[in-house]
Amino acid sequence: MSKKVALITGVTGQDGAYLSEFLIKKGYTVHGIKRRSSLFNTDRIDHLYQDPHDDNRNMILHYGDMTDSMNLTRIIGDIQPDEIYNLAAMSHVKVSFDIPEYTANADGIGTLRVLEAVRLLNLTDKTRIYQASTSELYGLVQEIPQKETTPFYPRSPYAVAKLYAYWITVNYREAYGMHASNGILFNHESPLRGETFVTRKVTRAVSRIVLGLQNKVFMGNLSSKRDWGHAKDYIKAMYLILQQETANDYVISTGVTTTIRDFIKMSFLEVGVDVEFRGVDEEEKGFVVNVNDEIFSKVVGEEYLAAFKNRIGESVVGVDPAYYRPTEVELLIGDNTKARTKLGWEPTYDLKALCQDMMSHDVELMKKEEFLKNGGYRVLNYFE
Ligand code: NAP
Ligand code: G4F
Repeated sequence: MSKKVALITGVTGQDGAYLSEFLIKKGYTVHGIKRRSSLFNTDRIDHLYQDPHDDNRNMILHYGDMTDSMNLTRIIGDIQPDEIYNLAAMSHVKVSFDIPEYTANADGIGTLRVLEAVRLLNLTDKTRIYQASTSELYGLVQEIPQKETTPFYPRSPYAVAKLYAYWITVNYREAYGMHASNGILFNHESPLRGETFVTRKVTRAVSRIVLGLQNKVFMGNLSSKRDWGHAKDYIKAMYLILQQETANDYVISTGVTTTIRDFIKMSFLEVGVDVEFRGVDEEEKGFVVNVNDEIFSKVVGEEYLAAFKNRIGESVVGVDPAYYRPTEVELLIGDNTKARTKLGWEPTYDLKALCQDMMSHDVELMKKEEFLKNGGYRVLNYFE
């Protein structure tokens, strides 16, 4: 039997990296589209890289961009993929308010370009398409919890662009009989998560604070709630969606929601530090109230304990309204019944296990020499 061929747009991103590894292990040949960049942008997939001179490569990268239809059509025509995972997107909600037109082009029309390429190349019967839809579609939520039938109410240029992508995927399925499905994925995180999304910003900052490399961290809205799962679980759902006989749309979530504030407390607790929040709105601050010597020494290192204990009573978290969004999504919580019953999918990580995975990774990362010397740490200059 010949190997299945998958094409992943957004292969250099968090999900693209986990999905590539997963599909290669399943015996696929994986083609990925990466953008040209003046610096290397393949950190997350470098371990999967194979020399182009190797005859039996199972991971092949192509330069491309979601805003270039000819490029996408050529790549899809050359590869003739069995499955396309359309993961590429300008995926940061706050940034989409700064670059709304680009976001619409890449995230909205980009999806149309992929669908139309498959149609024009007469691959409709061969190629199955997964569209990376999002819980941001629910925005100002019309129902709690959110499920496949909950009406959408997008609250950002990102979510509006993804709304177009969602419906054009449904339309191509209905109009041309294409096997095109939406995964409506709720927030999913991991040690590979981009540094400016809230969980990773927190786990990096907490790691640096306990190591004495950073004084405090400034956040935006601490009260919004997210349904967070682990990206490793969520890419399996993408795969399962494309293995179904008929195309369909699925909510992928854990069904548990947590405030940003509680995620911060949870991250500090992973290293034995008890943080208490006092004050309201812009005046809210997180103070160190206790340190568990045993946990701190085990996870961070005994040599950092005395210095950090001097910080008991000090604030380590503040609020800067520059991180607020013009319109916020206050609450997301998904009902994953359809995915459980029809796909047989269920999450294996709860939030504690996810937080533990990210914290242990980031403490070790920040301890590396280049981070200790500060040279390897990129300060987050922008209000993302
Ligand atoms: P991510 O880490 O931000 O990765 C996005 C990927 O898209 C990167 O490989 C990026 O390339 C690429 N990309 C961006 N603009 C592009 C363009 N114009 N042309 C080609 N490639 C482009 O995102 P993720 O967390 O893996 O998410 C994957 C997909 O799922 C995205 O579509 C996102 O919107 C959606 N989603 C994510 C979540 C979540 O919680 N993670 C939830 C629901 C839906 P560079 O590496 O060069 O930047
Ligand atoms: O981590 P976030 O930036 O993720 P957001 O906006 O929920 O979007 C992510 O999940 C979506 C799925 O629902 C994806 F479609 C999308 O591509 C992306 O992956 O922010 C989460 C929450 C927001 O309410 C935000 O206002 O955290 C709040 N927040 C508070 N302080 C912050 C900060 N977010 C960021 N990025 N930075 C902060 O300092």
